[in-house]
Amino acid sequence: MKLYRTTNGPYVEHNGSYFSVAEDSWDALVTQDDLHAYLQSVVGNGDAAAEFSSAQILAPIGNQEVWAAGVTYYRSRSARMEESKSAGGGDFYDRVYSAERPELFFKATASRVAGPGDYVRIRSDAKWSVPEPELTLLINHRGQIIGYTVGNDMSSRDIEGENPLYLPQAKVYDRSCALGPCILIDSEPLPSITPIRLEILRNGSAEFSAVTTLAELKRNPTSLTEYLFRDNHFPFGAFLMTGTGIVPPDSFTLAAGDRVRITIDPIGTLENNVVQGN
Ligand code: DO4
Ligand code: MG
Repeated sequence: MKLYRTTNGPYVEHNGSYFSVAEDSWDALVTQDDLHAYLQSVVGNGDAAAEFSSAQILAPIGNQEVWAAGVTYYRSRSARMEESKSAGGGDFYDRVYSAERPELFFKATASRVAGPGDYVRIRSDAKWSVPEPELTLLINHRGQIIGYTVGNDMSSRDIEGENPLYLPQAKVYDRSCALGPCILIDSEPLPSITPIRLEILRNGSAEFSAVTTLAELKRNPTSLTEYLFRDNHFPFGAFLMTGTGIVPPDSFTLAAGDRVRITIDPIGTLENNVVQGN
């Protein structure tokens, strides 16, 4: 089942039919005792809704904070070591890749998040930027993973590479994060063969594309969740981006006008156009 947040309220999709969900508070939905069972009852009792097609799909977020894990794929470790070599930061990334404690950082509040079709931003003072395609967990207030969405952790590599302490500026700014198009409601882990695809289109043609799979993710989503919820309460639940396994070559930077397309098959495709500055 897939849960959408739209301008007409939430909808659940099942076998190609869409059902309107009576509860229109997203926070109340996410904190349901058993969201999966509740949505099954909506599908069982409801009439498929024709008006879904007229609704605009919004980012699937209410008052949840967005957090992110870093250096959870070997490719991310190597790229980070390279970009921060002259700042003496390379060793940190190698160490965090193999440490027991993961790197977790605050990424966004809802107001900084772009939904499907919205634009994402490159910082006005950045010269080297990339999208990061990431499986993103939806975790309820009890610390249970209840679903999955597609995430884009927009990042300024020049700012991050200049000094690791600049990470919050490289990562957290308006429209630095995109989520959507829906939440795949499933508490079971996704299969390790699940592909994560990134395509960057420039003037309509592919400028960069790559694919990784969840088999390359070094950390277990349950363990990342456990670290996030240690001594930390999330009354409305939280999103946790699980890190990127795709980093374009160092010669590549995103440009205004690019289109970023990220696909994780069981969930869907998240597409956003890029702007720089306002
Ligand atoms: O440590 C810097 C950020 C890493 C990150 O965002 C990632 O690996 O996805
Ligand atoms: Mg990332």
